[in-house]
Amino acid sequence: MSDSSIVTIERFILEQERLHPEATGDFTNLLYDIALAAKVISGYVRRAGLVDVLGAFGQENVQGEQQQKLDVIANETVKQAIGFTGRVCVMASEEEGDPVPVPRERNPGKYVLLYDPLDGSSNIDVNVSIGTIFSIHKRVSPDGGPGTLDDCLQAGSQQIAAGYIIYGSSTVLVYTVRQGVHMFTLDPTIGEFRLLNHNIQTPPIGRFYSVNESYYQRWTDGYRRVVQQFKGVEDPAERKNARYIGSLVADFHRNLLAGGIYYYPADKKDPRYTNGKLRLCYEGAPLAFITEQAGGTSSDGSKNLLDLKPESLHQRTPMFLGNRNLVEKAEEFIKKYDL
Ligand code: FBP
Repeated sequence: MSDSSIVTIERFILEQERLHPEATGDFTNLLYDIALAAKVISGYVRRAGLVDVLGAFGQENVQGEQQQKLDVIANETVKQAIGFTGRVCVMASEEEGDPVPVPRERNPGKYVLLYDPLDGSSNIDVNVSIGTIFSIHKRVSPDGGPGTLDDCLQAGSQQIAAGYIIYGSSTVLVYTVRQGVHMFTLDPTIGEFRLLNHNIQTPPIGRFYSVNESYYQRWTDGYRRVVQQFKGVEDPAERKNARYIGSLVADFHRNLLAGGIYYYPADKKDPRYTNGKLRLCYEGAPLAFITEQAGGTSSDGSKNLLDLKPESLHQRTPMFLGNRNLVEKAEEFIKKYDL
């Protein structure tokens, strides 16, 4: 790449496509569509408070959470930008109970898109970074017809691409198509995502640990020992710095670039979260895919998140994401004290 300053995401994706002579352009265009949806959502987020996009929408989603107006706007934006292009056969969203079908007259395509339209929605009204997370698979159902639930319930290891957009001090898009992790910033002066960094590797030494410690009393012994490990209780040399924004994409992004571990344990007291709070299909699996490509790893406490085959669309899972040595250390404690 000669002059990274003018490398737009379009040019970068096209150059990656050239590495695949068999490519039809559908996948390339699907990534463009996602970048377009990100620009539209970023426009709303940037004007939050100036236009009527703050606050609750007034209905609950399938997770039992109060939907925020921006949740609904972001969800509709992705559906509009991607649902009618003939590149996907089915979509699945955190905000929709069932898979979102692509009508037959729209020539359902060969890809499957799973997404969390607006992650960290509890932070919208307080101007804390929020994000969109996406995961792309190839369909497993017969070509030509509408996609199915089975298309959406594939193991994370089957992903062909994953990424996220973070709406923070700037709008940043990070993605991988199994060829390294690449980062782009939206340049508001030209409305283009411009390459900032490619083939990102997470630093070998993790600096941060990110977990909501207010749930400590609701954790099993193994999880408690994990946080004591990162506080350096046993060995001060192992101490890490605590950082928790409460917005998965923001916490994940920091730890990806600076090194660290993000985790969200199972909760032995709250029946909703006995298997964790965060969702496997459109939160855990895509971020695990990026982490793996950046030299880190993921776990549900004993297995790599990428090896988990989902049984349901909104299935939750305990989640560890970050530096390999930190995630493996956490698994050791879970194995020793909980399993
Ligand atoms: P959604 O907003 O997509 O439901 O995401 C869940 C989330 O907000 C994550 O972004 C965040 O890491 C976590 O929940 C915060 O949960 P808690 O407040 O329990 O720490």
